[in-house]
Amino acid sequence: MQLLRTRVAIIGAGPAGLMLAHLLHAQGIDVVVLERQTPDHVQGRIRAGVLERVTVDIMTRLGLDDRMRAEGLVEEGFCLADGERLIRIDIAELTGQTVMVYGQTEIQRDLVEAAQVRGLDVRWQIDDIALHALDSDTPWLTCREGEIDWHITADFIIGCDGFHGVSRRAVPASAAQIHERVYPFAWLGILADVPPCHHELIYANHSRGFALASLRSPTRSRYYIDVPTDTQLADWPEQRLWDELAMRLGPTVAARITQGPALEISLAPLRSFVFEPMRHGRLLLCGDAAHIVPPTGAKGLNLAASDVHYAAQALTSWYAHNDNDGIAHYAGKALARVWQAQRFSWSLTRLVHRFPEDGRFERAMQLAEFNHIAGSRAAQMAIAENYVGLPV
Ligand code: FAS
Ligand code: PHB
Repeated sequence: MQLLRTRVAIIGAGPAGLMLAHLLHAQGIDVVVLERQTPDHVQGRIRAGVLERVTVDIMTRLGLDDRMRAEGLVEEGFCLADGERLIRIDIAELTGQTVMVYGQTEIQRDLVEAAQVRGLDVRWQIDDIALHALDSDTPWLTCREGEIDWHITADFIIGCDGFHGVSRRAVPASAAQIHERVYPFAWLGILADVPPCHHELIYANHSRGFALASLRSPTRSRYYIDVPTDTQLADWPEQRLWDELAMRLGPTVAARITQGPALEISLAPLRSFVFEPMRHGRLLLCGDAAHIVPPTGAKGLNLAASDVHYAAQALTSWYAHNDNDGIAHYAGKALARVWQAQRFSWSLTRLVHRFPEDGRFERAMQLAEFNHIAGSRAAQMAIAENYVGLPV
């Protein structure tokens, strides 16, 4: 058994784990990051595409924003489509803010490359992590790195290990509260090196179902449709998916769709999930380890960033000033923003999807809401301020 003593042990080297590790390392705080997969595996997952200001600000504070600003797309608005009608939400005019389109894959690459250059202690292909003594001042974890068994003692353990990780499960069931809604559909996504059909995102509610036209660059597009949860990828040959997208986005937008071979096709089930508390003793939870939102509001990655912002603030203050206040209030601060993002993501999901259990009344409510949004600056403002991200 090899022993290691560190200040902060982070489980998971996804965006939450690496953003936090960089922020703490920059403050001279000793960190080790323990990741189950290989760097290529983590980077190869095609996920988020829209960055709120909180995420852009963290990358900027870390000096890791050069490629994002060179290759990312600044978006000043997005559209809601109800059948043929396009309702543009002018987020720049309404909020004075924009969002950045820059794939999570790229964020991950920038974080991993900088971790190597800056000498962060990130360990890959780590197995069998188990957490211990979370209620003590010296929590520890055990894990295996190849043939080596490790015993790692820290002041804090941060669970950044995503929805399927181990850290949330280390909180005693008696102390835990789960809030969950599983949606009756999944998103089928395609990534292709074809020019986008529109320079801004379009979220479409069509009688055949939901579609999202998104993008990664002037030459790379990302599209989604909603499908039943029991869908298999084999049910959707690429041409069937392109044809369905054209139908759901309507003839005017469809005329601008360029089809092409998929770089990646994936299925993502939709759920709303919140785990409380986000802190138990010396364990803090960040990102998908604590919460999941339906991707409709483009909040998942950005919520991970705001959790990391609060956790880094709290830990920095603890080490710099022996101040426990930030740690004590971490969960409350993070959850306040999580619940606002949950509400927005749930609300937008309700607006742009056709739920199997919905009847004529529910459809009439969707139509009434589209009409209200189309004619009300106040309604558009409410959507815009949530889409760009509420203040941290
Ligand atoms: P992550 O899941 O990204 O990272 C957790 C890391 O912990 C992983 O690398 C994992 O390998 C590691 N890990 C897990 N268990 C471990 C263990 N026992 N030991 C060590 N390491 C362990 N968000 C959006 O905003 N827009 C989207 O379109 C979108 N699409 C998504 C599609 C899919 C299929 C999924 C699953 C999520 C999607 N998300 C989207 C949300 C996603 O972007 C997350 O919010 C984001 O990855 C959160 O980052 P982390 O909290 O770091 O979790
Ligand atoms: C994406 O481009 O992957 C994306 C954009 C906005 C969303 C979800 C996904 O709401």
